[in-house]
Amino acid sequence: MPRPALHAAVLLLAFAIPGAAAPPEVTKVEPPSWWPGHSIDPVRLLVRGRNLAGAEVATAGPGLTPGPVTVNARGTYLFVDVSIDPNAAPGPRTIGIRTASGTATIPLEILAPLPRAGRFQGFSPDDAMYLVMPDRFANGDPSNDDPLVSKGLFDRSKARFYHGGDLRGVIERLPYLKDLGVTALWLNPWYDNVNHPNERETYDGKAITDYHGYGAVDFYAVEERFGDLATLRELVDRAHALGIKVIQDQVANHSGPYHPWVADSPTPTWYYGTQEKHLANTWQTWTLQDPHGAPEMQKATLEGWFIDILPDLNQDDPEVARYIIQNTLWWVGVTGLDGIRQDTLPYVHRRFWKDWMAAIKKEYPDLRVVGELLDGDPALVSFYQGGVARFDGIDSGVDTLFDFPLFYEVRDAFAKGESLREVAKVLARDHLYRDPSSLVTLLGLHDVPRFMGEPGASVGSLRNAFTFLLTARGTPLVYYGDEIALPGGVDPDNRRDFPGGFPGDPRSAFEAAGRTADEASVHDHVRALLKLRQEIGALRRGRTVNLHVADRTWVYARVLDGQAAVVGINTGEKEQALDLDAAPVGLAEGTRLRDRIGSLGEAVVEGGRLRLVLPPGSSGVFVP
Ligand SMILES: [Ca+2]
Ligand SMILES: [Ca+2]
Ligand SMILES: [Ca+2]
Repeated sequence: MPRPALHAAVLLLAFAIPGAAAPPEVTKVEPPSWWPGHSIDPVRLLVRGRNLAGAEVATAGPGLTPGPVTVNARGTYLFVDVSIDPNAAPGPRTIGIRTASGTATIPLEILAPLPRAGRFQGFSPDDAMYLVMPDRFANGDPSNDDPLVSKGLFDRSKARFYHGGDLRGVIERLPYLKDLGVTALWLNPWYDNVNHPNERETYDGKAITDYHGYGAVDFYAVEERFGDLATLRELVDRAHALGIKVIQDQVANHSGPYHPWVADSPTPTWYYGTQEKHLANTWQTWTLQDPHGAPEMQKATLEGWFIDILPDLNQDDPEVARYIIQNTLWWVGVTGLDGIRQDTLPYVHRRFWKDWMAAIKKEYPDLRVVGELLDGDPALVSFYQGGVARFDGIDSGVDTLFDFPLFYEVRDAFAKGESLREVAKVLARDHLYRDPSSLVTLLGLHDVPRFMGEPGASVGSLRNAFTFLLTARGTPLVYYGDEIALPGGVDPDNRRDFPGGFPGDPRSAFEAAGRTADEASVHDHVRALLKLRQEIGALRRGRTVNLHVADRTWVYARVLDGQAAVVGINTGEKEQALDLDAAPVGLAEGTRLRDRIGSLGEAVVEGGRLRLVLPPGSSGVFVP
């Protein structure tokens, strides 16, 4: 960014109209708080206001040492570095600024760092993740359903309006998640989104709302319909008390279309392009791992605006990069959360992820990040897993990714009844990954139709898909409602309200007594699988041994330190009696294994052969 030129512009403006400007005003400070002894010191404040041209620091509260000030050409944004004395006492401070026309103050709170024990924990294959869309899970506070500041966006009869779900609702349902066996909770973004209808993303000619959270207008505030920072902190603390980690959904690629930066940017290069003139994203993610591609080939994918609407942040502007990194660390530090799900990973230059990840690990070494790369090609997905520099010389540092390649084949095999062999073939590509065991595996999430929305899906096929998901390698993710076979097609139908989470719901699927027979059959199956997964380390961390793979039957073992669990799946219409070599699993002669999940009975090792019978449309987990 051409900072000297910016300075010159500010000076020119100040000299051109001496004394004519109104006094400076400060309207927003980002971040609003920071810590002494932090790995980022000084912290760089981005201050929004008016008449800031020519501002310089006049005073600083105890423990604060401000550096020089830069102001944008319009006098609406100011950057100032502030160093915090490692021994500074927590509490509110101010930094006084003055211009030729007056003075203003920048508030900054010095925070006491949260104790590390039980926080910033990361996640691993030992966890079972659960994704909640805050607007659609549970409404624990009807008073925020239609707030004055954003009135008119609440209508449960409209799929693209707010339905009233909130953080209080999530807090109230933590015991339900605990009972199900969830140990990590991912919430779709809680950033403050726009307070009026989104006229830029109309659907069928009608305005919609940003109920999904992906259109931030303030990266430092909690959406008022979901709650506030105090409620978010309470959620994290209460989740931790139940042994549930919290994962934040962050978006570094773009802001919402109504973010104040769009009309008035802190720097001239804050976004790639402007509202009037920018590239539209062309989604050509394959070019990003193409050793033969010229930079021009990748440009629209990295710098184009999503759906030609979402303003694409320019992480090559050092001020933007600094802003995003500090914003990430701020949310972690003020809440004590454990992991981050990073949206739209491939649409940002890999060089930025390297710096972003390094900053995270420097302050929070155990924190983990899962990146979203919504693609079925394991070669592309694996290219983004950190721990190794790729041909571009960049090690992204990103811990892990969603296993979308596996997801697509799981859907085909289990919901549509296609070949199980194709699922096994995806796992056969595991050698492409630095660490395949950490991949986040899934049957669905908010961006794809529900499993039950697939043609041919049934409660039985969903149960069998869960048997696979919760016994296969990876860190499994359950999308809210899938555990009760919630139906739903493409977005937004895949984001239906959880039955019982909202005032006036006729029944509650959060309670056993409120579940239909179909809901109970999937719920109880998932719960039993998650309990078994917790009990048997081999199901979480064991190596995978394929004993038999065919179109409709699959038998694999998970083996760890001499402990083994054998998973049998039959998606076909005929009973299958299988006779398999037991040696690769290390099972001793005479070992009897019992299905701990269903009613498939016993499997026995005789004459070095493992014999088991799989009824049609069944699955089981056989444990000695
Ligand atoms: Ca509410
Ligand atoms: Ca809002
Ligand atoms: Ca981008």
